[in-house]
Amino acid sequence: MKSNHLFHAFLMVAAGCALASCAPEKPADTDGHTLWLGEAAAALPSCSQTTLDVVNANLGFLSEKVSLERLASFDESLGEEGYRLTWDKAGVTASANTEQGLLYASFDLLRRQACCQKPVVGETVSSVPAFRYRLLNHWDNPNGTVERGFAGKSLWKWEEIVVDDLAANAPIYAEYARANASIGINGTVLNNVNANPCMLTEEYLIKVKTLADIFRPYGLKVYLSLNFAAPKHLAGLNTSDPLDEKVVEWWNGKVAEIYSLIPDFGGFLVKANSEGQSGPQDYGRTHADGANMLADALKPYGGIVMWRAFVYAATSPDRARQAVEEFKPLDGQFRDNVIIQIKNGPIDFQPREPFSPLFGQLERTQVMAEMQVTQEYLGHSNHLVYLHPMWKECLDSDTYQKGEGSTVAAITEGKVIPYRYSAIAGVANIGDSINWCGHHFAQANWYAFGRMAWNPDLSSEQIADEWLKQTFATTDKHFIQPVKEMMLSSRETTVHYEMPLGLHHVFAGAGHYGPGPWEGSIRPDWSPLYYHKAGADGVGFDRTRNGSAAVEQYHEPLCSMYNDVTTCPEELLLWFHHLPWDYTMKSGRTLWDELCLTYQSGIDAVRSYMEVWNGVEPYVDNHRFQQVAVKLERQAKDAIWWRDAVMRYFQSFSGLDLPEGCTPFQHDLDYLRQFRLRISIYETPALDKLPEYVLP
Ligand code: GCV
Repeated sequence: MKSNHLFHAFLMVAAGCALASCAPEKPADTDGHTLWLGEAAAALPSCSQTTLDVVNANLGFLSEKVSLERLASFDESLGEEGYRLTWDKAGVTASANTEQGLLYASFDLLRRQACCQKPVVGETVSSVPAFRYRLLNHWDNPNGTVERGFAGKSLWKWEEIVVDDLAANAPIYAEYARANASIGINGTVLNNVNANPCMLTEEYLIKVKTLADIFRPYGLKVYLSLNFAAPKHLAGLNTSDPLDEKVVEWWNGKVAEIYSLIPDFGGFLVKANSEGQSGPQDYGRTHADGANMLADALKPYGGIVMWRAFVYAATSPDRARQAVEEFKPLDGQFRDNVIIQIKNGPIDFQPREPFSPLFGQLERTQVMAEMQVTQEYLGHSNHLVYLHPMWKECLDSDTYQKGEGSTVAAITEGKVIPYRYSAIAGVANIGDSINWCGHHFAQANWYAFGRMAWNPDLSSEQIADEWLKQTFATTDKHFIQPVKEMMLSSRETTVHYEMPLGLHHVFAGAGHYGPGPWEGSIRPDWSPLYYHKAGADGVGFDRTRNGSAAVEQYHEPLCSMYNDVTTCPEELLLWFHHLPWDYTMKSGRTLWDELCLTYQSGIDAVRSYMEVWNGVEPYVDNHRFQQVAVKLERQAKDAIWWRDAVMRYFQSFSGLDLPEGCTPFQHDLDYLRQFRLRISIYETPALDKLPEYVLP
């Protein structure tokens, strides 16, 4: 059986590496379950295997001869997880300090083979991860729902996680771990940050241990989100005050229990005093008091606390300012095994935000970035959006905290202020859907997050290139080039058709899919009206020194640059400025015209993606081709829907018409307002439940 797989894999690679110029043979249908690993995904060792077994299974798929070398004396330059590859006439030698290093080396070799990278005899390559903790955050609930999950139900079937030989009975868990290992992810937070206290009960901890045992050979550690009020919920205490002795004792006992089951447990992720979650402020204590209590309990075992900075009160005139206001006064008060986990932008995973100013404001506190892999605000699993350019934009942003070069990447890697721990997190887009992520191209975002966490210097292009070659088992430039270009432009396209020029949070309802610029909400800061502030006088949120003064949370030269309307980058214009409809843009057009035409460019771009995809049909199996084609058509319709809704609504203030170059509105405001998209935070809308649009 195994040799069959091997032979097949070899043929696939050989076929893929031949530079086809004539029409390719139509690939066989696939459901996409094997991800970027292709046939090598079949190499799952059965349960209770070691890391070396996984490595050897990988080597079985390589056509070159590989020698493994576990270094006798610790090589500091490679650390715990790095590796070195050296090619000579006999083959390649993979060297590392640890088995985990060899694991990553073996996946590197698989990647090179699938991408047809020719080894050079005499060449040596070393690779070391930039971040020590590279984590997925699952927002999965014990009842099987996934908050902002658009790929089916949770992967974790808690009711089934009881048997010892689970890996054999449910290989999906090992497949998941293997996929993560292949891209260097070394930790997973299993449950939602809106945490159900039951996750800390003995019943669930035993299940968590079962998963941890399956994941271990793949170098993947488990972490849990916790509910800060757990002592009240689970132990019947009358408080969860972090300075209360009984509460401290309860957490110490709970942590000891966890480590007795899972000796390499990673630690806790905490959402406290945010969106209704309990936290130390319920007892008049600070975030530092809460985080430190947990950090002290974890410290003897080497665990960490990731304490989220996503906090905002309903009453604030500007939600974008709040994380800095809450956390800056606490700088220096956190234990050294606490990391403040900060979303890339100051609001909430919008298609474009400036970087969160908190990254540059803490001098004596470790910080990490939280990116969203799941497409909560970018078309769920209906839209093709490659997210790496968005994350890289944040990581490459210069905060100027210690002068030029203090990028978000450099800060979180610990290069600006030396940290003990460096980390990065991505909110997972994985569910029990057969292709894991709902949209075949959403797999690229899982892949890209892992590759970026290992090496934030990799370009979006390189990652897309690797992913395409592996996932579609071809290196044919007639496929790779156009599809890669489509991927690379897709994030900017989405910004254009959803919220261009710095607009943000213009979503209908709590489902965060379609447009609803007219909507109010029970909380002002959950309503589009709060964010776009459109009126007869213009549009945009004034965050200048004359407005909410959020610009002042950025170091110079950014503060002045954002503050001045003539130097503020136009892609962030309405994030920082409220401007009249006839404001003159750099192009010489009015703001109104520029908005309309930018929306139009988004519409046109998705329309062109449909053509790109049709053009590569011979290179893609029918199954994946059709599924992507259907979704691209919906994406193109959604792009027009966004433009119609937002610009029709703005038109009620501006009184202006669409300029030349725009396709006409298809629906009026009455229809669009009546169309109600009632979806919950757990679902993506069915394609046929969305408004009717005719493609131009
Ligand atoms: C897990 C946003 C999302 C919520 C999410 C929250 C968070 O508000 O809409 O679903 O809750 O962010 O990151 O905590």
